[in-house]
Amino acid sequence: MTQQPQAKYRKDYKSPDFTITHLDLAFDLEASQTRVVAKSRVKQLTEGADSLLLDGDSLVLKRVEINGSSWSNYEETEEGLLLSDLPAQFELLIETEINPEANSSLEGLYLSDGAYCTQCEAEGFRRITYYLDRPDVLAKFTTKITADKASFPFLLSNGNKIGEGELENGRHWVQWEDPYAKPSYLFALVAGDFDLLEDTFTTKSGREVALQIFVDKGNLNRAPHAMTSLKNSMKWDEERFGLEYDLDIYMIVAVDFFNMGAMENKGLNVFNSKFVLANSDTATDTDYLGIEAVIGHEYFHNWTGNRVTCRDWFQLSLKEGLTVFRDQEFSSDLGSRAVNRINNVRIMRGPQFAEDCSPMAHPIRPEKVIEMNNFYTLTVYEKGSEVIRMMHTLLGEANFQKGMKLYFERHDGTAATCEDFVKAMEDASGIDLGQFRLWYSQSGTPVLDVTTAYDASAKTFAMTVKQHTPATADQKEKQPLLIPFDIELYAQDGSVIELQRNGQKVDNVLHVTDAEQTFVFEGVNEAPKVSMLREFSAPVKLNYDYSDEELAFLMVHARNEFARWDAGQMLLAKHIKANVARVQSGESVEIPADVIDAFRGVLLNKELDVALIAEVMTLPSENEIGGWFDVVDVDAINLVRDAFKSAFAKELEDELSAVYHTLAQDEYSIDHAAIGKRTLRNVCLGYLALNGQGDELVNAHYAGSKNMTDTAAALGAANHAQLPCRAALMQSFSDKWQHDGLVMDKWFMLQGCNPAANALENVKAQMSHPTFSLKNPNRTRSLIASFCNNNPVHFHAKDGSGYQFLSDILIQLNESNPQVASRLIDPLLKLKRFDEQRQKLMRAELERLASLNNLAKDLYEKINKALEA
Ligand code: 7MK
Ligand code: ZN
Repeated sequence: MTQQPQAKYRKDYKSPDFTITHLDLAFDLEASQTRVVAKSRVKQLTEGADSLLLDGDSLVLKRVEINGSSWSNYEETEEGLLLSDLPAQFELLIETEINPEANSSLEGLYLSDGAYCTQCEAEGFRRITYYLDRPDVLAKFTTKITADKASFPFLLSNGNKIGEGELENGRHWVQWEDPYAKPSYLFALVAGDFDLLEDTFTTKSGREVALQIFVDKGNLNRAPHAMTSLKNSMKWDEERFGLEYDLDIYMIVAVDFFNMGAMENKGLNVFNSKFVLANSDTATDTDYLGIEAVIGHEYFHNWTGNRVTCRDWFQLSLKEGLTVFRDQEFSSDLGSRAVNRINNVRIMRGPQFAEDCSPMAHPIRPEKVIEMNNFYTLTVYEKGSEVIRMMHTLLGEANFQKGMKLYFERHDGTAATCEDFVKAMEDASGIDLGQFRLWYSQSGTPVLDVTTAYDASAKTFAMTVKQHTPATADQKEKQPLLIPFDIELYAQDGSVIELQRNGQKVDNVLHVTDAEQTFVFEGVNEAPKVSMLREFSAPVKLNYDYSDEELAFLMVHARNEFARWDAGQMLLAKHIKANVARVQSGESVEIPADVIDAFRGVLLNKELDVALIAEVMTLPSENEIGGWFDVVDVDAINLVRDAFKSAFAKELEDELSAVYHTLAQDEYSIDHAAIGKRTLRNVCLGYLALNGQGDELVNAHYAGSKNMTDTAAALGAANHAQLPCRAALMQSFSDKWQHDGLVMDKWFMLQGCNPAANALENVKAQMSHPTFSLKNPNRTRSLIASFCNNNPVHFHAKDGSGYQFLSDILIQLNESNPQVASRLIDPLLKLKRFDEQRQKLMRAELERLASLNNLAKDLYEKINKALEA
């Protein structure tokens, strides 16, 4: 590294001295020498300014002209191109040469299996040409693409096609025009040969929009679900948010090499093929639902992200938190609201809470950034969505929609801030969000400690709520937040006790605002059972000393499905925690019969949605359990969790078996009822695999499977239970699918999570599998990241072999793809959560990485924080 990477601070935001209003791009595509001619219309914003620094990275400069004449008043610097002696308004021409073939970082313009594609968010456009690569510079783009016609019949960019033609030497060109001004991060270019699925959508105002999905040749039969999801998204955004699509064409391209899930480039989304391609032979139900969510997410960005974009990258949650909230609502309106909420809450309580107590802790609107790619985090996205959801809870749907309307009235076509959004919500609803704003600037997970007291003579029930937020790596002092705290009281017969304070009927959502507060409810005729933090009404940890009997009661009587599930989780948490302590002091695992019985009751309840039963019967992950302790004991946690699984399997064998057999389906369909049945049946399979007949049952499940959901469930059960059939089933799957990386990702993932003693040796061996490649981020994640994140016993092996394995891989990825490296390193940053011996080993690997002389900014920022802490 030539110099230490520099941090940028939110407080230092300054609008640019010049802006660019129009950009005409021309690409001459060649694998190793692509020419880019960029003509910009530049306008001075700050009077007297006469120099301009354009961002640039890995570019070869060929030509600079201003107003049609060659210009020599420039300097190439570390960060880009510094132009000087500039007039107030001018036309700038810059010609650069880039090398897509050598671009393994998958940022900027690169080749994915022979097709050109781009990824520009956050700061990838500077790898294409010198530019004001910041989201508050909005320009109207035209893009002309020239390439060999036989290899690249499709030449795509943002907006509408405005011209095309043939050239000599077998080349052709196409020109595109995007009528909406946009920041550079929303630019996209794709060139390749694809199969094309086409459809149309008629908007509520009667305009017909052409819909096109481009997939690798031969994959057309895996594109229909993405198309259905797109049409559902367009319709839902009209119905729920009143938002209509604004161009005549919407294109989606699926590529195999992609660092993230997908990208919302205006009119031309680029997707990781994982979030487009699905049919029942190749994709699981989870894949189908993931596609629906991501297609929705990128589509919803057209308004929340593109029409209104971000002023600077510190405001990322403005578009991401809001768009995640929108995609969660979309999935909840189309499917099961409870199941969606449960899965989102699992992400919050597991990985997001873990991020909050890691060296990377940050508020949803970060204050300080070295590498922006490091801030596409669970905190910005998922907690960001929870913050929007809390506003929705506080305002209600009608006021929230008024706020959205006002937000678009004020900010359409501009680059806005998180403050602009909150202000619109506040102004539209008349509700004071003063204290609420702290959620944007304060990091960490607040903790609520609740105690209650029932006064039989006064017939009052008092709830005392204390809140505190533990210090985080980035921020020591914390203040009380406004926490919407949704509760309900029940009488012993299960009836709801109306909430009444100071003689008034009150809402279920209490406003917790102080460090300590007591809420007294009147007219409570018996000691009530309390359901708290219903719907996870705020992203906080809740401590309340529930008895088993109270939790078992809530599992049956709570009025909403989420609260029932949550009561089950609390019951499990209580006993898992207690047993981890028992195991640590040399005692055996003990699970009271009343705990098992509570779950038996759920399993046998004919009234409940089967999809909800499946969630109730699913234990919290090892990672989530780890989050409950100051020092994570991976071995004890693994032992206790397995003991719970085995106990459920044994004690509930008859019930599980009955449910398993009644839920068999003859036909495959992807409607939610069918998904629910498969999910519960496969949860049962996972337990039954642990019993005496497990091998036979799983073998038969695999053999009889007619879809990937059941096939993957059989493999997963065989893997987890280490059944005798495991090896043969894994071999059979690999023989069948080794030509298909996306399908093999499921197999690699199981290799990563293999509980066998030789898991690490086996993972290393699978890196030579013909389908594996470290160059492909999906393969890397499925094998390597699954080992490091979801196989804690082996990743955290006491001899440090897991840590060393990860850092060996990071050394390679640091050069080829720093962004993927930087996501992969996360488990190593959490060293402080482990015992001293492990900490020492993890620290040694971090130090080894820190000493690399070509350490990328991405890893530099994270490693530095981890070693500083
Ligand atoms: C989701 C940015 C893109 C992490 C999660 C996504 C990214 C990173 C998809 C890439 C997105 N704007 O739409 O948010
Ligand atoms: Zn997004």
